[in-house]
Amino acid sequence: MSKIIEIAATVENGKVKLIEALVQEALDAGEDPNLILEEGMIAAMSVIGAKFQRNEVFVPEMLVAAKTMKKGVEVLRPHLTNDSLGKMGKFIIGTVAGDLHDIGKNLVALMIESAGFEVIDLGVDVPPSKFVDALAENPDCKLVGASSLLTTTMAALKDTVDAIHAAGYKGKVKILIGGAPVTQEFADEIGADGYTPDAGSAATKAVELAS
Ligand code: B1M
Repeated sequence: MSKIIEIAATVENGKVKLIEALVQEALDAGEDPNLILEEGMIAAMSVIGAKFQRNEVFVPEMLVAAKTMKKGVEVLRPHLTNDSLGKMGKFIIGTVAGDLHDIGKNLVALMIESAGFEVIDLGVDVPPSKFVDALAENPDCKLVGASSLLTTTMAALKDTVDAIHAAGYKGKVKILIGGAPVTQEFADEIGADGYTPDAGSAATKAVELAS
């Protein structure tokens, strides 16, 4: 079995204790860190999501798969980032109110950090007021990212954009949104400045919005 297939199976089956050594072995064997991430771990989370939808796995299995992926990403982290930290400015990011999903948001944060931004991560279940407070505390920050994984929390993306605009940052701070149910159309509808479907393109878009 290839190392990447083994990593996907390990995430899918939530074998938390095995993942770190396995990712390290794959790196030592010369596997591309981006392939380990995309074809190993992200692919495994999609399989888990599909199984959840078919009632073949439940929340505990999703949780343990998420925990396994997080541990694996920590081993990959130094291989995905570079040392130009902060030269592009600050980037405030969070998962919106009511939403606890953070794997995608963390990957976006990691890629944006590797593009040279200093990332201020507000975590999950972040109310609009907390995004606004973070901007007030970081007046030099010109970019905010908000993530939503549930159709039910997409409205919180709109509330976040509205609150940032109402606080006087419209045109001064750019807002990037994303997450599985989000689309470019939705971003346009709520007045966000950018949308991207994945972490890699989020980093490219952040650089574009910052220039
Ligand atoms: Co949840 N969950 N979950 N879950 N979960 C989904 C999202 C779901 C699609 C599963 C399914 O039914 N197939 C479904 C949502 C359905 C819907 O709304 N349409 C769902 C549900 C229903 C729920 C609960 C309601 C289940 C319940 O309790 N009955 C509940 C809600 C809790 C809450 O948030 N209030 C819930 C709970 C959980 C866990 C806590 C168990 C766990 C999360 C653990 C964690 O994150 N720490 C979990 C998980 C793991 C998933 C799935 C299986 C995997 C999510 C994931 O990490 N994907 C997910 C199914 C799926 O996605 N296929 C599912 C991998 C990750 C790399 O991808 O997050 O999409 P993603 O991020 C991508 C892009 O979207 C994009 O880039 C990322 C990297 O490429 N992106 C951005 C993300 N944010 C961005 C921001 C940007 C730009 C791009 O700019 C700022």
